[in-house]
Amino acid sequence: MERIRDDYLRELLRVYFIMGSPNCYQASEAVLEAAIQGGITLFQFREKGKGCLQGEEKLRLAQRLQTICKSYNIPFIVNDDIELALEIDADGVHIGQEDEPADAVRIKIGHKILGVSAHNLTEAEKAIAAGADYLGIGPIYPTTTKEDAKAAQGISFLKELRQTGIDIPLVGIGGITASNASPVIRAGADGVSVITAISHAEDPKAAARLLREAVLAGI
Ligand code: FQP
Ligand code: MG
Repeated sequence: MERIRDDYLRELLRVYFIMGSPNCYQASEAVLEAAIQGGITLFQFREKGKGCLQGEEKLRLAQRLQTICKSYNIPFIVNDDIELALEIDADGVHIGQEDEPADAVRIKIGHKILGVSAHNLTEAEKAIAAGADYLGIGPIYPTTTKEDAKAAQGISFLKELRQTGIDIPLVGIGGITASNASPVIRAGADGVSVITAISHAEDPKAAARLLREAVLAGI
């Protein structure tokens, strides 16, 4: 299979939902299905943090969520765990600066989607050279989901990347909601990525729909 095309990937990044069981008040399957019905465009399985599943249980949850994604044609990305992604034949992986190096991951996963987190120009250029398909840029706004998150950077780094002429697909992450999503798009992101804006919403389907409307209004 050919490497994923940028214009298709930009569409997938519009409303990128990330979640694992520690992020959900209800069953993860129900939250994912509601989010899909509300209009998310891509899903990342991030089974991480307090109380997260491991081993066989993590694998089984991944498979159940992947089955739901497949039934709606939503590509399934795995956070951090390259072996899991290969085992279940996921559509891609997302790695950060503290994970396995991007060039090694690219070799392991072949043409699957490779997302890499970048916090500055050096990291961004290195990730692109290593074969990243898209970059995760953040935290844009303050977040409490990730205990080791860096300070919020606002939209300045997104703007800097675009002004530098970098045209790789970009997704903003960190503290994004329907109310503050449009500046992220206007700064040059192709989409926004959220965990709690959907997973902690009383109505995840309505939350996903509002987020989608806010993003599409900014494009
Ligand atoms: N951007 C994205 C995405 N997904 C992520 N998981 C991250 C950034 C954060 O390794 P990382 O990646 O810094 O932390 P963690 O593994 O704890 O998530 F672009 F996909 F939105
Ligand atoms: Mg990571």
